[in-house]
Amino acid sequence: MPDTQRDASATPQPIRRQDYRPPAFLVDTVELVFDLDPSATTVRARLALRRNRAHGDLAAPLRLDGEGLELLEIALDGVPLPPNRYRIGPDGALCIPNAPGICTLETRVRIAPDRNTELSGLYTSGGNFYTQCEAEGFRRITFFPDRPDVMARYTVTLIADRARWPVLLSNGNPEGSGAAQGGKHWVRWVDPHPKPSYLFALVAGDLVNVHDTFTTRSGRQVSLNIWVRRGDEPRCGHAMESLKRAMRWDEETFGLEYDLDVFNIAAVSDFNMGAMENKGLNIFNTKYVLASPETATDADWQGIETVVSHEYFHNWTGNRVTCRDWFQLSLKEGLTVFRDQEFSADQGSRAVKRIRDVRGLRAAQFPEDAGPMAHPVRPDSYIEIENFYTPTVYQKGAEVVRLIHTRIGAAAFRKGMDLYIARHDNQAVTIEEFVQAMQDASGEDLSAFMGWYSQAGTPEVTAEDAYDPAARRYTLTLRQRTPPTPGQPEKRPLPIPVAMGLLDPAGQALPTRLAGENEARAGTRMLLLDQAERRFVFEDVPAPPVPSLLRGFSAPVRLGGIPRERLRFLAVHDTDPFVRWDSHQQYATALVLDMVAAHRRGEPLGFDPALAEAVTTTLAGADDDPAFAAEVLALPSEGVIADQMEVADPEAIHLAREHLRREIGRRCADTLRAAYEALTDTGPYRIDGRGIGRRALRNACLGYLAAAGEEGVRLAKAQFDAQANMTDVLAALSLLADTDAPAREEALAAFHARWRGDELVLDKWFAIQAMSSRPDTVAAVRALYRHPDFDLRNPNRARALIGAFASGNPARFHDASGEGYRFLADAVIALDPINGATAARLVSPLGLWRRQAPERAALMRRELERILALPCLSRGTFEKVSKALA
Ligand code: B3K
Ligand code: ZN
Repeated sequence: MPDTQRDASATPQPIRRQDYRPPAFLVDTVELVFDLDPSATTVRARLALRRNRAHGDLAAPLRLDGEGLELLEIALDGVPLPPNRYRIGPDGALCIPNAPGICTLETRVRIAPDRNTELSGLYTSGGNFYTQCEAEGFRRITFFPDRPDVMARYTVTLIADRARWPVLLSNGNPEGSGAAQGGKHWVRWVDPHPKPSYLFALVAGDLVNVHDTFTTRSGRQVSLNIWVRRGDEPRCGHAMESLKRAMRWDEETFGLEYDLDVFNIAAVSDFNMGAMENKGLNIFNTKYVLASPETATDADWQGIETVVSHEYFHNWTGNRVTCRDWFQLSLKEGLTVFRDQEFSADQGSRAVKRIRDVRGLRAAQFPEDAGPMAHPVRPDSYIEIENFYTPTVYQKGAEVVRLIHTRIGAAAFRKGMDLYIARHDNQAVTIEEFVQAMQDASGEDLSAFMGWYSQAGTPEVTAEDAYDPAARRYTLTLRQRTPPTPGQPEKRPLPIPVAMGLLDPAGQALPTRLAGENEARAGTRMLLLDQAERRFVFEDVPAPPVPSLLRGFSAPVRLGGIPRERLRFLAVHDTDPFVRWDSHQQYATALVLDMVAAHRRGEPLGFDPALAEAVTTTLAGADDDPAFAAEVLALPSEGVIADQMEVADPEAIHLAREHLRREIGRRCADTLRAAYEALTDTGPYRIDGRGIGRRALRNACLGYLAAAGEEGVRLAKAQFDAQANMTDVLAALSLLADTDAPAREEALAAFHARWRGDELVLDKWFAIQAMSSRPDTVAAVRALYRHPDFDLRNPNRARALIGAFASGNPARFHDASGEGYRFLADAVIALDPINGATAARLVSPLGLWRRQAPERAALMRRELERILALPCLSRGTFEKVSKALA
């Protein structure tokens, strides 16, 4: 039984935030010596320990976490410890009663990196060694108080065969190297900054580096290196450029400089998530490092910029100032996502970036907030912390930081960041400390904003208004309500900043004056909805206005109930690009929902010509900002539409949305074709905001044309055959994958033949087929699962097939036969003993059964019960499944 599998007899128990207690012992320094061998690595650790008064109980035993470690030697203060002086518990932890207040513990353990399929701790991939320690992987390397509030200084010596593993990396700066016996060599790394164990990293391999330098604004020369397999060097340019821009941006925006002589990034193909911010040695999924125009799409390109900058920004928000405990995860993640969002916004179109971020939040976080795993940005309890690296902690957490930013303004926010870092450098702190620094720097009372960290669920905001022509007075009433979530039946009102403006009937922005104010103000203003209901009275309003609400998505809420004619009006006239886009999306959503209702009544679906008009108007004005136009043309996804329904109807949603696409494609065929041709670039391939925007818009046009019929499909095949760049190839291939055309098989085969040797591109081949809307997709996915190129052990490949199908293809995942559910459960059952963290991530869609009609819900439950009945289940999968069934 793998170490992370629970004992069948013991039900995993939750850990609670309120049970936090400071550690009994602190560690000042750690010296580690690794003798690396794939099947038997030995790890020597020497810990300088000191009793921590803050713990309270000065007689508490010394307890060190451990998991799956084979203890070879143990000595306290230089004296070997007899077995009766220590205990290793059933959880693997080492316990030493009666340890002196100040002592040195030395241990030597043996581990088997090549058998570590969980990819947590030290593992091998392609014959090289890599680590992943966040959140609790360090305990799989050596005995240690593996919790973020124990910060220590590390010295690490790596010993390995020189020929097989010529490159040996760890955190900090290199401080020596030499030859060792038997063809081995050693390298020593010293990290001068105290850090929690989750930031430890090592890499050993036959790797090559792409090198560059960066001079910080105070003149420190930093050596930058990206370590990859031989042959991958030409694909590292974009990651390196992104890194240098992020380093400069953090200096300019937040005054934060890099603090070591080297910054290393190592790329690995087997990785549980995107990347990891280990101090001075970031480890990345190859997906977020390697890119060339032939192999990477524009979305991949943007993903690299996001992840490279995100991990770099952690150096201050996460590493120098870290989390006291894992409940505070959003302290580093929400803040760092906010920082990477701002960085990317500054690189191109701020409005388009905001739209994409909100699209992501609605697609992933809103459903989570309405499902069985709903949790506050700062959770109160967890069974498996790996399950809480969620859209709520990350994306909603970033929205909450943005609320504070919006509330106090950019200048005060910057002062607040300065104060936060000055106060807490080299400390492990809580979210209160962050909010306190913002409050102290701004002088604003932010106590009510803490509610955003403690209350789960997405607030629903509605507006009602009235105009009094005689008094020229306009009254806007805003209300909020948050639906109950598991464990939180009662909800309180939260402070919701509503950025807004008024438009006159001709679509002109009106200056606004609230009752009690002396002067009218032009532009957007902020209303604070901090009660269940608030009325705002505007004076001197010449005619009945149209309110534009939640400009820039000023709070992570659902704004509903806006009448259709107002949505149409705002989509054309509002000054705020976000509201223009969102009004269009909400209008389209309402139409699809109408069609779903008509379909259920057995009536024709119909079509609203206003939508075709909007497409034509958007294309006519698209040249100013093609990326924005592409966002407007992209219909809300099936998942986002389903999220608007109490009880979803995936089949009807798919039917209705396809009908809409087809009708737009038919009615606007000439315009779409003309736009498609005009957007065909003949010049050099450019990856900048405009180039990306033009390709996105062109592919949006192609999508409608392909939905309309054969001519579009021919265009898609021609685009595929042209092989201009991966964005265009993939856009065309995904359209072909939905069809029955002979071109489909031809294109899929050609793609496979060309890219079978490239893991990252082959992932796309799997994902495209998994997301096909064809009715036989479940069977196709089962067949792909048995394909020789499928490898369940590789998380990217598992996500590309299983994840893309279950999360990215609602119509086929929810096939009425229940076959989609059965496939997912089978895959999760097979994967759980190999990699519990990845299995637990993939199982999520099954948990959302409450949003489906009874027959589907019963089929989903049956699969969840089948998983839960297994004798051994990882803690993570157990938590997800048991909460889904609760
Ligand atoms: N901090 C890591 C995520 C760790 C996930 C734990 N298995 C990457 C990031 O958020 O930057
Ligand atoms: Zn992060």
